[in-house]
Amino acid sequence: MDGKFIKFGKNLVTTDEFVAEGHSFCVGCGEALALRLACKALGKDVIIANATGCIEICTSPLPVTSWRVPWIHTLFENTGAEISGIEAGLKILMKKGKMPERDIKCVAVAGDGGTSDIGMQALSGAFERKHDFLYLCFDNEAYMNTGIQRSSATPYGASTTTAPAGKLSIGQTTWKKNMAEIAVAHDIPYVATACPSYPFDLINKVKKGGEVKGPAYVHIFSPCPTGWRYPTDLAIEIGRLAVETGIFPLYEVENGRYKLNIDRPKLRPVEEYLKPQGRFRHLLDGEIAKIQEHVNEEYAKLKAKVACFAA
Ligand SMILES: Cc1ncc(C[n+]2csc(CCOP(=O)(O)OP(=O)(O)O)c2C)c(N)n1
Ligand SMILES: [Mg+2]
Repeated sequence: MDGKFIKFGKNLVTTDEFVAEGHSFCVGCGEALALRLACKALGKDVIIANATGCIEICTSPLPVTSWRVPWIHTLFENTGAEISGIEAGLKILMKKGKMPERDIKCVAVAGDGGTSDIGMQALSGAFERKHDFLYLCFDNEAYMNTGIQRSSATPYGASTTTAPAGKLSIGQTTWKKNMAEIAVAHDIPYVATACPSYPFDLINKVKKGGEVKGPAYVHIFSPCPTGWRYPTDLAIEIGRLAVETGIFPLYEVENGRYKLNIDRPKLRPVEEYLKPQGRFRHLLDGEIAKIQEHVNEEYAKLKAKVACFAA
C-alpha cells in the first residue's frame, strides 16, 4: 500500500486496496464493489467486525484472507454487540494508558439478513447505548450466501428459494423492511443510503459515517447477479435503475434532518428496473402497477420529510 490518491473531478480516491484480490465473490457482484469502495473511504485505521454472510465467506477462505486491515468474523446475530465491546475495550485501554491515544474507527459489516432479521436486537442495543461506531449493511435482498432464501429485506414480488414464485404465489408477499428508517428512529447522529453505482456518493457517506462521533448507519444497496438473475455486466445499471425509479432513493439523515442526494424531477417507471431481473420475471401488469403505487407513496413520504428541512 503506497497511500497515493487519484483525482476524479473534485474527488480524491486512494489507490490502496484494503480488500485484496483473490477473493471468491461472484462475477459482477455489486456487494464486492461496494465493500471495496467503503474500505477505501475508511482507510487503514479501522477494526472491522464482520457477520457471517457472503462478504465473510468470500474474503476469508482459510488459511488465506483478503483483508489488509484488522478484521474479525462474528456470528450471524451479534455484530452490534461485538463492535460495542471492541469500541468500549479500545476506549478503556486508551484511558488506562495501556495503548496510545489513536483514532481507530470501529466498523460493523453485515448483510441484510444479519441486520434486518437476526442481528437487529444487538444492533438496536448498540445504537441505544450510543457507542461510537459505524454499521454498514450490505443489502442484496436475501440470504445469498446460504442459497437465496428470503429475508425481511427481500422486496415484494421477488422469487427466492424459500418464497418461490409459481401457481400459488408471486414470491415474496410482504414489502421490504425499511431498515434505514428503523436506524433513524434510534435518534442517532448519521444515517444514509448508498449504492455502488454512485461511487463518490458512497465513499463520501462512508467517510462521514466513520468520522461522526456516536453511532452511524449506512445502508448499501448491493445488486446480486446470482440471486437477482440478471447478466453479470449489469450491476451498475441495475443500481442506477433502482435509484432512478425511486425503488432505492439515495438520502442522508444528519441529526434527524433529511436530505435527498439525488432527486430526479420525474422518476422512471419501476418496470424498467424489474424487467431485466429473473427474480421478477413472473410479475404481471397488475402486480407491477401495485409496486409502482407503493414506490410512489414511499417516495412522496420521503420527499415530505426532506421538505420539512428545506430552506
Ligand atoms: C444462528 C445462525 N443461523 C443461520 C446461519 C446460517 N447462515 C450463515 S450466513 C447466512 C445468510 C446471510 O445472509 P445475509 O446476512 O443477507 O448476507 P449475504 O450472504 O446475503 O451477503 C445464514 C442463514 C448461521 N451462521 N447462524
Ligand atoms: Mg443478503
